[in-house]
Amino acid sequence: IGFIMNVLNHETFRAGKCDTKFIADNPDLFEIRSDDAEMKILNFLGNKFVNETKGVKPQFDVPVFPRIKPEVIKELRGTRQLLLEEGPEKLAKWVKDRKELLVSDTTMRDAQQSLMATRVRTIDMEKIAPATALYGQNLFSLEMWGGATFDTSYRFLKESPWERLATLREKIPNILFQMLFRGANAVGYKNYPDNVIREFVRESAQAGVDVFRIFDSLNWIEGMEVALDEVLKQGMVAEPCICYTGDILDETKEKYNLKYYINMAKELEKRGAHILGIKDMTGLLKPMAAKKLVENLKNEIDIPIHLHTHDTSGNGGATYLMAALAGVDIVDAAFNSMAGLTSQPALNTLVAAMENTERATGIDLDGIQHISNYWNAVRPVYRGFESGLRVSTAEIYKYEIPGGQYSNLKPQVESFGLGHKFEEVKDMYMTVNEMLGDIVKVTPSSKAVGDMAIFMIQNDLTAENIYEKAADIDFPDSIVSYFEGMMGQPQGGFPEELQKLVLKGKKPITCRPGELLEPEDFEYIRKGLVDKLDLEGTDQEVLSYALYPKVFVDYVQSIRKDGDFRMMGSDIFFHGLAEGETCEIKIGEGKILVIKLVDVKTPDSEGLREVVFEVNGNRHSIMIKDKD
Ligand code: 3PY
Ligand code: ZN
Repeated sequence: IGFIMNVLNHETFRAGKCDTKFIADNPDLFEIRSDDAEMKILNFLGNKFVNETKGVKPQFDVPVFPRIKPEVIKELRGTRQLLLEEGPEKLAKWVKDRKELLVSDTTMRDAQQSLMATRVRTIDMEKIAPATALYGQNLFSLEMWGGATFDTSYRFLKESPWERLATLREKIPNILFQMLFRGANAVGYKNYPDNVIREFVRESAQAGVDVFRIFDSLNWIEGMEVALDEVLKQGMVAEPCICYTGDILDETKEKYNLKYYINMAKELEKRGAHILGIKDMTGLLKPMAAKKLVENLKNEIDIPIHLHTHDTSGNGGATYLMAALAGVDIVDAAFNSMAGLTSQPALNTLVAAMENTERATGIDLDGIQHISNYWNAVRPVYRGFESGLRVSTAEIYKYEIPGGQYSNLKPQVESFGLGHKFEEVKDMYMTVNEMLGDIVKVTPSSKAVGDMAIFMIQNDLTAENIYEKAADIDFPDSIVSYFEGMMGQPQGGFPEELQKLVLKGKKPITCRPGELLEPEDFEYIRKGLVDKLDLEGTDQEVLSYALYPKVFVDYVQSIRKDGDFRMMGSDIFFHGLAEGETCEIKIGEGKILVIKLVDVKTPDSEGLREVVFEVNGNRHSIMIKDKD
């Protein structure tokens, strides 16, 4: 029966493509003993049941996705062809000459980062990739890489971000791929040596990233300098940003006023930007402020403007409408089922709003409905990672907490046992911002503010008593790093008294941290990866190690020891199998396992539980230690 099941489950057989050589060509059909990969999957499933879910699994709909033929995809021509054929300057000119409102979709990066703690797996993206290529063919770009997606892929999903990029690139050859690049922090939370930044840009460009949205968490242009220069060298699209904070409509506020943003935009244009990004990471740009900002920028700079916001306040759609009327060139949105609240404004809705106007987007509304429907069915699997935020809030204008951080702050505060003091932490976030001199708050500066706010509440510190009470306390690493100048220089400088208190005699730097950091020795890393981890030592592996040494090594070891579950469906990966449930898991080219969880026995005297499976028709039991 094992042999027959192997035949029935073989991809070639299932596709109806076997010929007389089918059996001779596939000796693995006779392998009816479970191999290593199979054992690892059974262990994973057994463990999930016994030690995590206890067999409780919600019912999930199977997400439906349109099947698009590869021949159709191959014929598609979009913004990516324009870039490859004409180069970034001509692409920017083309953007500027459009009367349509251009749209970028952020579903696979910022939307899922801001709604579901960046947990969306490659398998869920690749299924909808062909339909995205077809129905999204008039999109300007897909933001699908960078930000937090790089480390969370390795850290939590145990999959390679590079492999994600390659997989999607192959399936979506026609739309520009865009990444979020945290200036001197690349896709991390600290400054890296300049050669790491340059190599990472080069490798990302080669691997398929076209548009680099670069920002600095304090709007310090020097912090973006190296990344920007390297993107220009690589001939890719440079989209450095102004991070929007404060409120330009409030005439009493002098620090982040219209002039401040215009000066910064002009400087970025001078330094070679192809497109100006307005990164409203918190959703503070009110509709009338968007009109004012875009109108004025349009008069002052010649490059196109790409606006990014979050819909936490519920005003995102209105902000885009005003920006569109003021002549913004591109806006960021997410397919409806992945939009709203801490995510971007809704894309399908925006397309509908602009129809039959001068700025109609040209995007196929019926087509993209399929994509939204797909994500709607995928989303419940990730429900456990959502924040529970149900309604939009005007409080965001007061607290200035960025989208991703806002949805994450509550669990973070709870993890310190301060859940009952959440409101106080939010107020303290505001206080800390003032104490730091009213700074731009976005990764990693926003993390420093959040860490400090929690720290103050934990230690009963206030803006007043901190100067006498905190002399002997160790401040959070992020706040020390901020005051050391390792995140760059804030507008208006550091508040000196607090800086002295935190640094305890250490001298802060005023230059670019990258100037002081020793260049990374890539060949040394490569040798270590080859000798100690038995890896090939590819540039991608070397860079991953340079950025996240521990996370990368843990990933490699986990794949080897526990197994590679990249191809496992996400409902199984996160929720396992319920008793009696059957699933199919691809474990290699042409090999699919059909696994049924038959029974889970009660623990024996040593706490071991027998978990009984049927694998391709063969009964198979394993023993799993019940850790309860
Ligand atoms: C990131 O840096 O990941 C962000 O999304 C900042 O807005
Ligand atoms: Zn964002």
